[in-house]
Amino acid sequence: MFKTKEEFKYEFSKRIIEQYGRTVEESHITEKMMILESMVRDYASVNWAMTKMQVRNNHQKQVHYFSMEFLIGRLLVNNMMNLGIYDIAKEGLADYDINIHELEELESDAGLGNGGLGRLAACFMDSLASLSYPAFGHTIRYEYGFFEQKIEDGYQIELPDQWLRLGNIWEVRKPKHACEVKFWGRVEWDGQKQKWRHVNAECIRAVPYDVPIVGNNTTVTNTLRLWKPEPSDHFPKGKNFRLYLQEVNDICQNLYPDDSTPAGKFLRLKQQYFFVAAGLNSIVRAHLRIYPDLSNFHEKNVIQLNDTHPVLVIPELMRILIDDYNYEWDDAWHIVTNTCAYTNHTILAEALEKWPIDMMQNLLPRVYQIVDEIHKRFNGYVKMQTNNDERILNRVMILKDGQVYMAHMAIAGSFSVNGVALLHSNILKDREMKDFSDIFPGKFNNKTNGITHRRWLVYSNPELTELLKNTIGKEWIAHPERLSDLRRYIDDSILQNKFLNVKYQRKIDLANYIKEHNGIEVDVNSIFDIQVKRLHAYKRQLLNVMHIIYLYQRMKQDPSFRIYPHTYIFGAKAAPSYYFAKKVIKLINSVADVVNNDPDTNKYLKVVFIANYGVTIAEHIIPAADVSEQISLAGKEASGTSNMKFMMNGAITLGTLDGANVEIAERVGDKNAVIFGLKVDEINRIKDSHSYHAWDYYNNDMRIRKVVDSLTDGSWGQSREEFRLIFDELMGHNDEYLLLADFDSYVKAQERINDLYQNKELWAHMCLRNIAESGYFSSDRTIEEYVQDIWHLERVKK
Ligand code: NBG
Repeated sequence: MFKTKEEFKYEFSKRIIEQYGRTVEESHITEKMMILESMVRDYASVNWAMTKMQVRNNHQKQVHYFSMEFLIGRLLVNNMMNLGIYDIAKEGLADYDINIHELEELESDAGLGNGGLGRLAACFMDSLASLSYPAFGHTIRYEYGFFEQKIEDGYQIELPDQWLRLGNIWEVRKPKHACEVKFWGRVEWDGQKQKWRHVNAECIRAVPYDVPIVGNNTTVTNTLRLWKPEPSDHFPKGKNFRLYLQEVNDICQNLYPDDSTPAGKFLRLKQQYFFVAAGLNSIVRAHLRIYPDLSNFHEKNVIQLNDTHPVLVIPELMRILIDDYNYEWDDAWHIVTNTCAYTNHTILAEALEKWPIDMMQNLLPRVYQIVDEIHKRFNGYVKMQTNNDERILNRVMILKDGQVYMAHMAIAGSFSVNGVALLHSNILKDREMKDFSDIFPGKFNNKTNGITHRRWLVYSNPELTELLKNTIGKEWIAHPERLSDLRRYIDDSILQNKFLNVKYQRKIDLANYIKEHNGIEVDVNSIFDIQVKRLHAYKRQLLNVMHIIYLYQRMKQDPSFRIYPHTYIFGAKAAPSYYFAKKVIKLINSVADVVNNDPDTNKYLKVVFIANYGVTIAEHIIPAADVSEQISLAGKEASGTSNMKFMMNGAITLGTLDGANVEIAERVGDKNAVIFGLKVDEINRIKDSHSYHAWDYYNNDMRIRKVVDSLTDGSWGQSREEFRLIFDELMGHNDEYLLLADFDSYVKAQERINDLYQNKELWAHMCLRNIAESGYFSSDRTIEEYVQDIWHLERVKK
């Protein structure tokens, strides 16, 4: 492998000639990019092979992270940086007159996920490898990622995300590890063998595509296994082949197929079982290559279930143990419940999956039989634990109202259940899943989320990284908690100025991006106030827009009222069938059109919607933020992780006491975060007593009335009906997420930001304090906690 620039150049030109039959100068830029990627991949493969061998030879326990989503983003820079070969490559390419950044920009984002849950999985994979722990990720090799968002006339348009357009150099197809996954058919009792048989099943072949996960400053390289469906050799007799092929391909077409129809629901269940069954099959086979049987399976493997999507692992592993390896039920259950651990990522009812029983019974007849048996035995256990309390039993059952409650099965079949921030874990334990935590007191625990500081600070904000290195050295890169070394310097005015200058540079970068993509000039000296995340009612982007409307109306009405210049920046994708969310996007864009073009106010107020928010765009946006909007209704956002990325890049949190905001505020102290809004217990009281009336707020607060009226009086250049849906949500459905109740306190919080920002010294002090306290939110810390409390892994031994 190349060690010097010269060796790199030699290898690079040799590969271009071999592959494309041309010189470096003659080759196309995409060819250059792909050759560079292949060199990095091959560079990593030596370590990759070695890691596998070490883990196998040392009989080490591994964690298998099962997730429907891995939002890994681009890998080229990340891998080169983690391998420590970035500078060699950059300089070598420069000798050929190639700007490495131009190659970087050609890589597509692996958008195999839609939001925080998928990005968390990607951060975890990075930390696991970088901390040298043996780990595997399992998911589906989606042909198209989460849709590409365009904005036309203010509306969201969804286009297919063709992330595989140029191929995916990182993956390696491994047909030798392929297996068959069975759907449909029926079960039959085999009297001779005394066991159930799954007959007339339709088989689909699962083929793994492995992607190396390169650790930083270690030789450990783990695997992300993407499962792809292909037609099986055991093609179902009498079936139309074209139809069958279509069914096979459908499984990996899209992340989250539209599940508003029964066909879409079936497809989603099929996806879940597909990767669960394939993943388990490969783990079991790997285990049996080393050990004689599966009785120590749980000592060598731990499976983390990322939300309810992969929970079929529980009955499927039971099935394998009982049907394929002749274990008795109790022995199998012992192995399963000591292998599986479950992470809950939300308490929103619509996201806790339930599958109609008949659907599961038809699609997965044998697995369903096992689910039914788990249900019966779990009922027996619950009755014993609760002295036959029927009310508790009714609340915790796995099968009820004709549905399979996946979260209930997850808790019953796992040895650990964790939430993703302190507040969220407590809500699970004390409220949402209280019955379960009474039945299994030791199972519930908290693991506050984290983000990889490598991608989200070191690589995406080299300017700030340089400043930190010059101030406190570089120990914090390997030990992010050492960012606390910065505490001593936060009042150093030279450092403060340097920090403000770094921020300014990053704001220029983002302003250029906005100019290029939105055609809007923004004032780099204005406050960059940013809310980027999936669009959802509970996240309350609408509250943010309502405040902007209020500011605009007030400035129009009162020429003596002027704010410090603000640029409000949004980025958010709305689920294609989520009409309310799409209307909010339209509203943001309509308000932007009016406000940005009004010469009375546009020196003070600009609104920008950045299309197609995703990992790569986030890497530009987050370092440029002054203010991080984290304004969900308290109790609804399980954790949030952009809040941590913003903090680490020196932005001030403007947030409610929700999710990880609580822990951020606690760490930086009251003075260094701007907190507002109702707290969880206040909200519970309001909700439990049904005492909330949106119309009271409308009638009693002129500001609210004017803002709400503007939705239906044509103020935003549209027909009066355009935003009726939003009006109805607030006033017709009594404002489920209490925007009007939090409005006044939000306005005041914004006023505080407005004042604080004008004191540059104080502001820089606050930002630096945030950076100094952000080490805790590195996913390295989170992973260490999972390792200590749940996974019990050892670092890969040489
Ligand atoms: C999301 C939560 C976020 C949290 C991420 C990662 C789901 C189901 N949940 O608050 O909404 O940060 O998970 O834990 O996507």
